[in-house]
Amino acid sequence: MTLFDDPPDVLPEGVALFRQRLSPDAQRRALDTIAEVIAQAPLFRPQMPTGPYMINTLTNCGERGWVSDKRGYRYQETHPETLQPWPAIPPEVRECTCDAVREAGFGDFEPDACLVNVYAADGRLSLHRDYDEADFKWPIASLSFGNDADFVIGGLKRAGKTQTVRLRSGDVLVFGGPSRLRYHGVRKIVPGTSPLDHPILPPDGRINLTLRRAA
Ligand code: MD3
Ligand code: FE
Repeated sequence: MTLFDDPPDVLPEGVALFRQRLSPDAQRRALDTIAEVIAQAPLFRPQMPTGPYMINTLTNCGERGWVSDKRGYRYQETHPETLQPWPAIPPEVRECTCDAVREAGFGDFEPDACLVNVYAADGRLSLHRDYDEADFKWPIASLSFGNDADFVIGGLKRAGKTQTVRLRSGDVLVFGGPSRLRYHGVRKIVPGTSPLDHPILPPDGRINLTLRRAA
């Protein structure tokens, strides 16, 4: 009987959500590889050009990483504090992401940047667009780990209608085509919902990876 299942998510054109794409074992293995990334490239809290610090901490892997400071938002080839090159994107993370991107109909994805966003229990991400990348023909793909997050999808203008989608650990989300420049954000992390425990997950927190083509 399907009567009591969750209703399907109706998503805008260009958005593909692969629920439970990573098994709990695959999630654990992916976080093990991200633990090594964090050991090489420590988490930092970026300052926004307007002054305040971001709520979440982050780091990157890949040829380029996203950073922010008083000079602005940008991608750069080195960590802002250690000044070292970013570690490589772990091959298993890259492969499962590129498989989902292909299945979503966006062809061969060649990411050169992977942002690692670490949300504490009170983490959030205000409504924004990702437009620091050179060519918007490339989609962005995200992998979620830990507690559920209420993810908000808006329109192409900030004031547009929004819809909320609950992202769960193991979900893979692909954003491209006509949705690539939609506003989006994370309204809240839902306590007590993580199916997995891992040393790099903050208590009642969440980790999100976004793979991008920056240059
Ligand atoms: C829609 N991260 O890092 S992932 C970000 O859950 C970011 O941490 C959120 O937004 C998170 O910039 C959302 C899903 C996502 C990522 C990139 C997008 C959605 C997107 C780019 C364009 C439109
Ligand atoms: Fe974003």
